[in-house]
Amino acid sequence: MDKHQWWQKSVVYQIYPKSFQDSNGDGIGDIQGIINRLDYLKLLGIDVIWLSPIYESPNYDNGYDISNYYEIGNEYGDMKDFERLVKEAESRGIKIIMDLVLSHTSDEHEWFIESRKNKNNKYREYYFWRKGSEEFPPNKLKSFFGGTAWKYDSLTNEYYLHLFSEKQPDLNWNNEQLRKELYTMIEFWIKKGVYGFRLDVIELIAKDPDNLITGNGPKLHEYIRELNNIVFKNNLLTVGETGSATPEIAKLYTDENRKELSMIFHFEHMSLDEEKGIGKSKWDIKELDVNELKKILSKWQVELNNVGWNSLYWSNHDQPRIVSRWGDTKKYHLESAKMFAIILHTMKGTPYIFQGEELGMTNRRISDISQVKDIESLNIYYERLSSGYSKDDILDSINKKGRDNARTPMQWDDSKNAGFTTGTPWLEVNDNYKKINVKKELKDKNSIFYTYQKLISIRKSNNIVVYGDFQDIESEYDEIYSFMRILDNQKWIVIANISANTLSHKFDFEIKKIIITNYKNIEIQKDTIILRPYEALVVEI
Ligand code: ISL
Ligand code: CA
Repeated sequence: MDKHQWWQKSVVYQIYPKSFQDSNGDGIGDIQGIINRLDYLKLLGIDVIWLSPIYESPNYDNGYDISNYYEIGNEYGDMKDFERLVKEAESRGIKIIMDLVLSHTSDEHEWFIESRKNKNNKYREYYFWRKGSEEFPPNKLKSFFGGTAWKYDSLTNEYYLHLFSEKQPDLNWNNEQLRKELYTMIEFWIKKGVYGFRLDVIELIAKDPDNLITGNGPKLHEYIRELNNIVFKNNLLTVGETGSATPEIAKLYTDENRKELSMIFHFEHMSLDEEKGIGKSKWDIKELDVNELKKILSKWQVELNNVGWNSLYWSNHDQPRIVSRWGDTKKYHLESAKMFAIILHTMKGTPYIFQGEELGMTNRRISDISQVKDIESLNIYYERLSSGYSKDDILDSINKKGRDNARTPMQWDDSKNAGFTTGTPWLEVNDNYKKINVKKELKDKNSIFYTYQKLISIRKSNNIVVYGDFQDIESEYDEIYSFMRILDNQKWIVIANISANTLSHKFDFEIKKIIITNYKNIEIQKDTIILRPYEALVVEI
């Protein structure tokens, strides 16, 4: 890296607006609610807020189905509220980045309404319309949300492509006019003062459905460079969601000489608890193999050390809560939540915190499908029921991997509805809110919140965290993850026990300083560090 970028030093906090803070009692989080909580975020120390979509939307996929890119959804407020948010955030040194959904729109978007009307419509080519027969769709492409990716429309007797729900028709980026309209729209938001974008399923924009190509189409990088050249040129934070990226692909996106994106979200660590094979999906769950996790994390660190830049994340609005997933929600809740934080924030890259992660928020448990709101979980439930799975079996998968786990309302205090709303929350609050909430965390100096706060402040005053090289350190035990960060003459070592066992770790260095730990002290016997359950520490040597 020859030039240092502001987003390399930053920590990003993802807000899922619908579930963050309701300010008017309708049970839905809103922009005013976010403004009311900016001081909390300032206290945490984050630099950037990534807002999941707040555009006008019929909300079949909670805003990832946009019907008007230029308007704020009524449930969230209006443009004045948004402008105030940008200003209020800025006055606290916080930048806003928006979610951009460029691969599809809602079927209620004006372009699609027009496009449907007839084959000669000006907007017809903004989407993918293909011939099929009454019984058979154009080809075998599948939707990520289950079933075929083609929907028959009797109006013109053709099918349209939807890689997500049928309420999310896919945009055809081969159409130059469409691309231009999208760029104009992006410029509109840049003028509003946003500092960047998270690009939803960006790897799908160059799809070629006739050849069964969805991700990584031949023109993908050409389109991204065009985006960069025409709209991103300034010094924005752009992070692409790229579920199938390998480090080789990541370099194409993030090598700064190629002028594409700042960084991407890869999914390699997120798929480690999925069974692989034909017919298997995220719902077919296997135990995490810690060795595999270590290998993946280190691989990305080493591969992008000199070319490109990593994003670092354990959770988002599509993933289960990390403590429930790979940590411990009972005896070692505190230790395991802090351990994951310490690993993530001391690797090289830009860390992302998903709302509530800094409190150690957990998955919720449901016992009936009526408690589910997410379209993906609902689809899989009915799909699997009709193919013979038992109810319990499916609910078990949804409890482990369903997206609503991350979307339950933010837990602010121990009052009714966790202080999220005075009305009825759109999605039930996790019933552990009396134990896990912001108010309680702030009172306890030993809380998970303060570990996050400390990690962020360590990053601010130590360039080694941001720019230091990464080097893997061998450990005797599979469950111990250890690595070194090196900048000039400075060396830091991170050691983490990703298990509930007590383990020992031999070392041959002199500890100069303890940077952070998740226990009160470090236990050393001669040349061995005793690592208690989920213990993690960072030392300068
Ligand atoms: O959630 C997932 C795990 O099953 C993914 O397949 C997810 O659908 C994929 O990562 C794309 O996610 C993004 O685009 C979707 C939207 O539903 C997600 O919330 C968004 O993050 C469609 O816009
Ligand atoms: Ca509201």
